[in-house]
Amino acid sequence: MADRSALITGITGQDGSYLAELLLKKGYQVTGIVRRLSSPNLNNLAQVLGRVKLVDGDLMDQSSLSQAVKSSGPDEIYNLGAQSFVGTSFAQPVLTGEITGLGTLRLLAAARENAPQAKIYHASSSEMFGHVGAEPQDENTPFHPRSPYGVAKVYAYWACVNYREAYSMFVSNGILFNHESPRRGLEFVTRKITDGVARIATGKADTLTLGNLDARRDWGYAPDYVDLMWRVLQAKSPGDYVGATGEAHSVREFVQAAFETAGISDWQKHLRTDSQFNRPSEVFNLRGSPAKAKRELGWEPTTRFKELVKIMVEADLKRHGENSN
Ligand code: NAP
Ligand code: G4F
Repeated sequence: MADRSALITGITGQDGSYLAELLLKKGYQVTGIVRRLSSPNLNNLAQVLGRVKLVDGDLMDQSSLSQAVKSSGPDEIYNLGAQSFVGTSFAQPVLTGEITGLGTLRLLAAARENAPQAKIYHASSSEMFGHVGAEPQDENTPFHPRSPYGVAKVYAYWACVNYREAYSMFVSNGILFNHESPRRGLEFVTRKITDGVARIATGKADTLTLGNLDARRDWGYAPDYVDLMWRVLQAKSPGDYVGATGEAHSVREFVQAAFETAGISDWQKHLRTDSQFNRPSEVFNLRGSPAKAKRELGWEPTTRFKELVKIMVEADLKRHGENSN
C-alpha cells in the first residue's frame, strides 16, 4: 500500500508521463485525469499503463474535477493540463483561456472543496515573461505576456497565488522554461526540427520549413524538470520557482546542431523559412536563472543543449529507421 498519493492533470502529455514514472518510482499511488477523445492517445503512458489509475475528467468541467479530487484523495496535485501550444492560442484564444486559465481556477476550487490539505503544483511558464526587460529572468521579473497562452498562464499564476494567500493552501508555481524530449509534440519547434532532420536523413523528405530562426530559448530536458516539480512540493512552505538551464540558444543553432548530429553537413540547402510559422507577437529571447531552485531545493539540470539535441535526433532517427512513414 503506497503511503502517498498524487493526482495529475495532463498525464498523457510530455511532462505528465515523465512525472507519473518518477512518482511511481518513489512509491506513490498515481491517478491521472484523462479527457474523453474519440481515439484515446495513451502513447506516452506505455511504460506505466496498468500501474496508474486513469479517471475521466476535463479542465473545462467543474464536476468532473471535483469527482476526480474526491475519489483519489490526493496528498499532492500536479496541474499540468493545458492547451499548451502558443501558435494555436492565437487561433483559439477563448478555448486557450478556458482550459489554460480558468481550468486552473476550476481545479483550485475542486481542491479547496475536496482536499484542502493537498499540496498543489501548478505548471506556470516562462511565456509569462514574454517581452522581457531583464536577463536572465527570475522569480522577480515582471510579466509581459505576448500570446493568449501567456495571458492565460498569467491568470492561472495569480489564481494560484491568491488561493495560497486567501485560504492558506499549499499552492506553488513552477515557472518553467522550455523543456523538451522525444515525447515533445511534433508541432513544437525542437521536435519539428528533430523529426524533420530524421525524415531528411532517411530519405523521406528533402526540406525543413520553419518560421523565425532568430528566436532564442532556454531549452532543457523534460525529465529534469519533472524532478523539479516534485521537489517544489517537498519544500517546507509553498512558493514560486523558476526552472531553467541558464543558457539560451537560437532556433538556427538548434537546427545546425540537429543536422550535424545526423551527419548532414550541407544542412543549409535543406532549410527554408515561411512566414506562416511566424507569430503575430513573438517572444524573442528567454533565458532563466534557476538560482532559487538550486539554493532552496538543491535542483540542477543534468542535460545541456548539445546532449538534448542528440537525445532527440537519435530517437527520431531510430523511429524513422524502423518506420516506413
Ligand atoms: P503537453 O504535452 O501539450 O500536454 C498537455 C496535457 O494537457 C495533455 O495531457 C492534454 O491531454 C492535457 N489537456 C489538454 N486540454 C485538456 C483539458 N481540457 N482537460 C484536461 N486535460 C487537458 O504539455 P507539456 O509540454 O507536457 O506541458 C505540461 C504543462 O506545463 C502545460 O501546462 C504547459 O503549458 C506547461 N509548460 C510546459 C513547458 C514546456 O516547455 N514543455 C514549459 C512551461 C510550462 P490530451 O492528451 O487529451 O491532449
Ligand atoms: O517550440 P515553440 O512552439 O515553443 P514556445 O512558443 O517557446 O512555447 C513552449 O515553451 C513555453 C515555455 O516558455 C511553454 F510554456 C509552452 O507551453 C511551450 O511548451 O516555439 C519556440 C520558438 C518561438 O519563438 C517560435 O516563433 O521557435 C520559434 N519557431 C520558429 N519556427 C517556431 C517555428 N516554432 C514552431 N512551433 N514552429 C516553427 O516552425
